Amino acid sequence: MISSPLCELLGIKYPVIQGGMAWIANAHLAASVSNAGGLGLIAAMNSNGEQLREQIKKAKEMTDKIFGVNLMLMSPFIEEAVEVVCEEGIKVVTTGAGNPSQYMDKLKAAGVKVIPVVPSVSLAKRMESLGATAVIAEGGESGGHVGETTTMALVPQVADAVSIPVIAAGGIADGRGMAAAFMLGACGVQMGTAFLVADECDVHENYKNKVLKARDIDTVVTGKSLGHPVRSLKNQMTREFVKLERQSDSTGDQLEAMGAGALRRAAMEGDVTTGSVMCGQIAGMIKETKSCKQIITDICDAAESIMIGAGKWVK
Ligand code: TUI
Repeated sequence: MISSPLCELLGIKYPVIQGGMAWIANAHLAASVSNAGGLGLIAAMNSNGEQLREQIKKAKEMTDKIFGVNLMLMSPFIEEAVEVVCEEGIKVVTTGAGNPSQYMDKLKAAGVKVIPVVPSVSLAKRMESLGATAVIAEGGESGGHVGETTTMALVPQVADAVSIPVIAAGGIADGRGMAAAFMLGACGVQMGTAFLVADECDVHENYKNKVLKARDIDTVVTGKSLGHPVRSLKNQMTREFVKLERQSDSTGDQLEAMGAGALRRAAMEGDVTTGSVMCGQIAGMIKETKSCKQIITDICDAAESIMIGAGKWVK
């Protein structure tokens, strides 16, 4: 059986963390992943304190296992979200889309384990020095808000630079990816795209179908000119966004207006034409829906066989 220090650290059976996908990672998905033996996460995204508290209470009713909250640092309600996490006795948070330095002391004082998503070695080192429990080194293959460096290049460099556990993310959705993550120095994986099509994921059917039909070359990164590059599936929305980004006279406000609400439109309303269908480059490999339990056990079983068989490469 696949096991690693991350399992003891978090009190989970399998070293698998679910991505904190905005508008998608709700109490139902988080509780289902945690019940399946991984670490489920509720995405705080742009929720206010009371909306987040409601999701946390729901998840507590659906699982007696540990689950966490993903704090999206660009949220206008980030202060409230941090407060609610501490009040509700959440044991672990991941953070994304920014630097969580200013919230570390408060979270740690409340006994929360903080696991920041980092796109670079420098941020990983800074997070370690501020007392992060672990870091998630997320490569640019991921969906949503992305950094520049690939998983293959980022994970070993982060693993060399810090002494805390490193979790790999970006482009991982099967046993080969998980085995590779361990070889690169990670002690666990975070997966978003793989859980998008889980039976227990409440994202709109149209979104799931677009992911299931995606090919390897079907994602694109937009928003670099705004300072928050986002990877999503190519569609009418991304084509218009790219066109506008290329026009020298387009303003940041115009682009922001186009992006605002686009993820909600796709994930909740199923508008996969003018909405933003965020997902990672590994979408091309995802061809069937499964339960969270099946997703986790399939990847761990396959990684186990690959790692046991890896001696065949050594003479
Ligand atoms: O956060 C994510 N993925 C996300 S957040 C999100 S919501 C959103 N929607 C529209 C526009 C923008 C965001 C959708 N997907 N992944 C984790 C992640 N964090 N990837 C990259 C980073 C990151 C980037 C810069 C973390 C820290 C960072 O630090 C910059 C600094 O200030 O040092």
